[in-house]
Amino acid sequence: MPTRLFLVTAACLTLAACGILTPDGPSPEELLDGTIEGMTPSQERQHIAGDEEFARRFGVADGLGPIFVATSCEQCHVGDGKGHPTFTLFRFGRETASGFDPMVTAGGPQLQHRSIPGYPPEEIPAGVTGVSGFLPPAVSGLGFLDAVDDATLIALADPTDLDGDGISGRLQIHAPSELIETVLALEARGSPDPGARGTLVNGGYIGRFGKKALTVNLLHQTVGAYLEDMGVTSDLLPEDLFNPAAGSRASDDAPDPEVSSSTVANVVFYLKTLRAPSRREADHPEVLAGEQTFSDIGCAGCHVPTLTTGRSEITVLDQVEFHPYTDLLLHDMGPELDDGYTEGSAATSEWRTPPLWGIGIQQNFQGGSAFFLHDGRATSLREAIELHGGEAADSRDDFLALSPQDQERLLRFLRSL
Ligand code: HEC
Ligand code: HEC
Ligand SMILES: [Ca+2]
Ligand SMILES: [Ca+2]
Ligand SMILES: [Ca+2]
Repeated sequence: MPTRLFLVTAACLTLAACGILTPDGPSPEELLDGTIEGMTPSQERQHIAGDEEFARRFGVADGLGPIFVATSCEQCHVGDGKGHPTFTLFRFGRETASGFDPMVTAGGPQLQHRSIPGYPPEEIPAGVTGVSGFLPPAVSGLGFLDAVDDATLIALADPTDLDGDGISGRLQIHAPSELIETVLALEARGSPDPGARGTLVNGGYIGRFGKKALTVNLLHQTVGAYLEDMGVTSDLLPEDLFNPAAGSRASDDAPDPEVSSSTVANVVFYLKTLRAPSRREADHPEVLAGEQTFSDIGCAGCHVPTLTTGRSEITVLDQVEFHPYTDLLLHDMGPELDDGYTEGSAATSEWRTPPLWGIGIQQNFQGGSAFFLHDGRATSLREAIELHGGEAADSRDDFLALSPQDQERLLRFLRSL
């Protein structure tokens, strides 16, 4: 008993949000921010530096824009959780005889609908055949997903459904580009197993983050977010966005790059070292029954409960099991979720399985009501399940055929994540 008491006290000293120290605040299980354990003092300092940059609001003098969607990372990823639909961003393009065209010369694929004073914001151009809304996802626990080896994802993929379960996860594969090769090489640098990520598969690289797995790692995601979401240039993406409808390449007056490579590195480190969401009532008999059903009716075929990381220079992320409820693969979700928009090698109906960890508390970050699916179109867990089609149609039908009591147990399990 004394040992256990000691452990509880020690944990509280390192957790600023500890319920025992601040009895009136929300308990850690209700929050997402907070670090993984076991960081060295210098790692803690880098996390804090990244945290400050994540929260930093950009103004015109700092290089915001000239066109942008929001002014800080934190504005969209509130408290590291999912964003409110107010901060949904939009991407568009058009179907052509030779495939999907992201309409780059017309300002695509991402709409920057805000701009600095004296500069015109973008509008969706004529001729678009598909538009998707993207609700900001939570960023907690991403270091674990980042540390999964490519080999694990390659083994999970089953593009031709060889095992005959109706589920055929595919890897998102991106054609090589200078940016992709640079971000992979930079991230391999400090890794104890530099060959574990950045594998060439069918002549391209595996996409991992984003709802259609647009980016290959957290560095790729971060420099892309700075530029596309805030109009902020970096060493790796040093040219400002401009609005083609403005008729010139004129941009803001801030010298490029507008953030340094060390700022970017700190933000990436911050993302890697955010703890995974904690469970609530994980051992309740109703929750355990729901968890069994989740697996029995095939939800776990895509929302894979357990993954294992590869080698990592960060001890807590090194070769550990974790429970994200995703396979990071693309799945055909049927006409129900097809917006006619896509990225990379994905079909318009394909989406990357989102992690379900933290789903039971996401309303805490979305103003009290939860919004599910890529654009937040579902306002309840039940509605989110009902909108599953394509490869998930069997699993959805099995859910709808359950007794009301078994359905409620499964939902209670989801709320415990
Ligand atoms: C305008 C709102 C907005 C801003 C500002 C923004 N993000 Fe995001 N973020 C999103 C959306 C929407 C997505 C999903 C993008 C996609 O699916 O391709 C996303 C995805 C991500 C992901 C991938 C998460 C996952 O599970 O795949 C990371 C990491 C991330 N953002 C980090 C950042 C960082 C770092 C910044 C600041 C440099 C930032 N974001 C700024 C809206 C935003
Ligand atoms: C074939 C793969 C697949 C199967 C099977 C599957 N899902 Fe999903 N699930 C997805 C994908 C992909 C999305 C994201 C779709 C989107 O955003 O439009 C998703 C989204 C969700 C969401 C919303 C997540 C969020 O963050 O908004 C929930 C909840 C969910 N699934 C639960 C379930 C349950 C419960 C089952 C079993 C009845 C199930 N899923 C079966 C692939 C699957
Ligand atoms: Ca700028
Ligand atoms: Ca644009
Ligand atoms: Ca500039």
